[in-house]
Amino acid sequence: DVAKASGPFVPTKDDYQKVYDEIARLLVEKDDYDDGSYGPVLVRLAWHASGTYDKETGTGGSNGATMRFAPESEHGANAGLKTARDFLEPVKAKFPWITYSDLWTLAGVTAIQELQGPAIPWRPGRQDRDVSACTPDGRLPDADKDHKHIRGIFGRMGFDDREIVALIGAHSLGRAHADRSGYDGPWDFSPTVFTNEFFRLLVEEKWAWKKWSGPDQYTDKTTKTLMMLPADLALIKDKEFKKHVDRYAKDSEVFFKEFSDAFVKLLELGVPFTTDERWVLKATS
Ligand code: DDH
Repeated sequence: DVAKASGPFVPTKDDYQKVYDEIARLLVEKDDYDDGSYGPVLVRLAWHASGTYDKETGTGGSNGATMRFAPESEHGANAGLKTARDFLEPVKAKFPWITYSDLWTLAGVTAIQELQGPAIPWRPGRQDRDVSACTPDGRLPDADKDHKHIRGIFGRMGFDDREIVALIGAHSLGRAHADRSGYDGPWDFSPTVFTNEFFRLLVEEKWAWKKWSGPDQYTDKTTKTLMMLPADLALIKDKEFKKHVDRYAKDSEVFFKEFSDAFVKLLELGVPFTTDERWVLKATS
């Protein structure tokens, strides 16, 4: 069919599944990083690409992938995310038809699913934009702040208390790096498996200030190997947040469901989609 072959390439669900599979393959192949997976830093890339959304002006969000450019790439909150962007370059080279904004969000979805998290329905349609669409610094949350700051930042994106707490449960994955944020250490004992452990440890462990020369952070009294940010502890200091922490600590299924819903919403903030259909791409195991 010559006419069809010469027309514009319209990727199907199968084509996006191929991209998913390639990211999943690279996650296994490149296991010599951090705790054995690039997955957590891919999740953080998807979050920081999306979490710049401002509902009043409609600016920011995952549409555009403007973190490719300075000044956004140089914002303090994005320190270390070049690692994630570089990890995805070979995928972009192999599937040049996918936009960076679809690729980064799809990579976050892939990482969560491959690290045994919930299914995350995803849809394509984001367009890359140029440097003029970069967002101003200060739209992402600060780790040394309290419940008011957290509500302010996430309220600007349109999230309520329940969604905020669910989203921060992503701290079940990965770690802080002294050379990126200044903070140091993982939140739980399985940083490459998506679980509700972040919430269970928040309520069951005792947390004390870590004695060190770095920024103020908490450490668990039992092993002194884990960490919590001041902004994490805000989730149990605030009564309304704590209700949801308790629910998620008790019931992993409820957490998985509510996290998935909130993460889908996060990745779609401000995106002018032309299709309603979302796909759950198949996990490899
Ligand atoms: Fe986070 N996060 N995050 N976070 N985050 C860090 C790492 C990771 C805050 C601060 C930090 C979310 C919310 C908040 C992930 C996902 C998500 C680090 C350490 C800091 C600091 C960075 C480094 O040194 O490498 C603060 C503050 C908040 C807040 O909301 C108040 C949300 C909503 C998500 C999400 O994905 C939905 C992940 C994953 C990591 C681990 C990255 C890695 O390299 O490992």
